[in-house]
Amino acid sequence: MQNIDSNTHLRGESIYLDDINVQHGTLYAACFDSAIAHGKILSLDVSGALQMHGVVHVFTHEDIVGQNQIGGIVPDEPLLADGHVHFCGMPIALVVAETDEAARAAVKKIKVEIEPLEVITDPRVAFAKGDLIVPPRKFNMGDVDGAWSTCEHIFEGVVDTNGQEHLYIETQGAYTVPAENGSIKVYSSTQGPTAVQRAVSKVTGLPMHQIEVDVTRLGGGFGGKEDQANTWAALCAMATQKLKRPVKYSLHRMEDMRMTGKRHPYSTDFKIGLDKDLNMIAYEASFYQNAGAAADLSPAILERTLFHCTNSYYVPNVRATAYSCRTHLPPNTAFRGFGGPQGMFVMEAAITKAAEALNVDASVIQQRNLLVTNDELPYGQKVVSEANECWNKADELYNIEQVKKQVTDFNATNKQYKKGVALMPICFGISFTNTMMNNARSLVHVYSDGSVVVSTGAVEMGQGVNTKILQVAAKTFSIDPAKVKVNSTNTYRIANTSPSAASATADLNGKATLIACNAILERLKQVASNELTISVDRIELKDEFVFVDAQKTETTWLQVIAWAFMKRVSLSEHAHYATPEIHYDKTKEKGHPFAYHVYGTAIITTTVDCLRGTYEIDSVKVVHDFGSSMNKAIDLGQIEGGIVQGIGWMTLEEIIYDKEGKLRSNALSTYKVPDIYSVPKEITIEFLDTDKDNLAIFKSKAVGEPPLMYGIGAYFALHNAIKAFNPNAKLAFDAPMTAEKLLMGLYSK
Ligand code: LUZ
Ligand code: MOS
Repeated sequence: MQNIDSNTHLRGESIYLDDINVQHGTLYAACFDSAIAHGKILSLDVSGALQMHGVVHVFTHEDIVGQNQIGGIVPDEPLLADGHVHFCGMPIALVVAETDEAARAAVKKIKVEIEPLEVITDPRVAFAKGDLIVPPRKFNMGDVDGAWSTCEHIFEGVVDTNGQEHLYIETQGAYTVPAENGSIKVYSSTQGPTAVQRAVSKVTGLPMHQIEVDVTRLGGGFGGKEDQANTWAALCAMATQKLKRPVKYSLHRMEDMRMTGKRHPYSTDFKIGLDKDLNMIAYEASFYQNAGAAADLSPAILERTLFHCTNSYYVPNVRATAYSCRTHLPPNTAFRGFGGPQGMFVMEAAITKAAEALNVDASVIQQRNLLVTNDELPYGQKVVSEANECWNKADELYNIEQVKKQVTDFNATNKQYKKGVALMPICFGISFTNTMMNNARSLVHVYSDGSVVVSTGAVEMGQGVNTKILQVAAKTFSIDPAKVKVNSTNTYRIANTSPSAASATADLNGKATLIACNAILERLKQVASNELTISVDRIELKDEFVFVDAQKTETTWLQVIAWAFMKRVSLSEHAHYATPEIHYDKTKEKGHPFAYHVYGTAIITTTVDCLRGTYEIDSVKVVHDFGSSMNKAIDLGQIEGGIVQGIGWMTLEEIIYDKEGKLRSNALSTYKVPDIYSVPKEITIEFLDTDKDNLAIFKSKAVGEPPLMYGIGAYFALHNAIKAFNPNAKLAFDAPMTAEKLLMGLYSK
């Protein structure tokens, strides 16, 4: 089954926000945003903008009819600045004009006087001042304090990871159109249509039933549009409400980079204890999350850091504490992995530190401590593990010792070039950590000509979820996939949706679709049974024919549909799915939050030019736990993309805010992402096919986020290459490993 969007993508015919034909009378919006990270607004003068040709209105917080508030978890984020600014890029005013160009030209005429206040960009400084977004979270298992005395080896350290720009190819944007009786239709490039609906409702003061949100597809989201698409939709809707005209805002790349939040940087202290056999006995970590100026999704991201702080390993005694620290950066937000990668990186750094001090290969510690089935994670969930299965199959297929030997041999005979290798096992929990969000709905209609349309809460953002949902319907009805269409995601068809996030979209919406299709199928079988006067248990619908006692008959799918229609039997179904078995008690920080975990092992090798500090990733060889993949092409695509995005985070991509809180890496000339020259020369992905029962759709495990974490191995492969060149190198654990940092590391003493 190929991706149903391939042909229209290739021909440039797929409809994104900016491809929607605008209505006559459409206006264009542009933000005037703060150039100061923290300060008090003394005066704001928009008169210069109002005098510009084509300008219709300039909105400030005073124009907002409802609430000036878009905070999702914590109500701490004004849509438009009111009295104070809290980050560079914070919207202060919105110009609305007859053309895009006029709006942006007028923005330049707005004058603001801001009295600067102290700017904090470092989460540890914010922590020292007690400026936390939410109270700290603490995970506890075993007896950490008691365990240290039983450890043979104890190591401590500090670890930093930087943020990451989402760089969805399609920038943020929205288009709002007035409808009858003051209702508003919102086209949005969002992962969360309901989140947009709520934000627009709050800002306009209109009830949710007057807000229709429609999403065809996204040109990438990666978490950046889980919550932060709300801003542009709310701004446009505010303007449509007042002006009663359609309003469009499609951000330019530099506006998007400067005004939106990114992956959270973290700074972390760790302490790890091992026994003489290199079993991990105790682990302690304090995570300082750089939340930015408002909560956004930071509290949820903070908890996923804790859920993944021991990665793929069993540690009996764990104490992990996480602090969400308020700084004056744009509010940081969801990004593929959602805090998990930040937690896992620290564990890998701790293992690396221990391995170097003990003069063993890190892979020895990694392998010895891999999770086995029924091991308990710090939050109380016992796992069904595939960690050893993936590791062992990787060893069988790729011969880990031989890969290491090739690297050692190469290094023994080369001076300028050094290779490094690292292993990266992963374990990622599938489900929203917030249990209540794990639900979805599907609306399935079978038309009288036998064709089918499916609507769900899933948002297609390039990950292929619509193809998978189409497969669910086609397979359940046993009809030609060409007979099925997946509709746009629309809040009038499907209500109260969770965002397409947490790698769970195909599972949740696929299962709801399965339930809906099965309900219709049961009715169709009953209809066939009545018409053919054959008991229903002897009837099957297969390949668009009725089968009786497993024998094909002349009666077609279309005939059964026609009978059902004539007999006034419903050919539609709306179904609800809520993940079973999951629960979590935040007061105890224990429970069973995940439907299942996804595992895998990657071997990453790299070559460093020790004269120049440049490097290449030679290969990434993976064994990944797919369960039983329902679409191998799509799943492989997700894994390749995830690996490259993870390597980008760990190596090239460097977000730089200066001390004033201004983004310096604010364009693609200063922010490097992986390109065709920097992707690994070889990516090999092998399937760990298992047929075990799990809560995935058709046992096909989620693939969205887990593979990003393989990229962490690239950092440690580079680290090891530096050590091969200079065994006494003084290396901090400070990602990303840019060429500059690597060069300094090579010659450090
Ligand atoms: N979004 C969210 C997520 O709201 N909750 C989650 O647990 C999550 N996990 C991964 C990615 N997005
Ligand atoms: Mo995401 S980080 O699954 O929106």
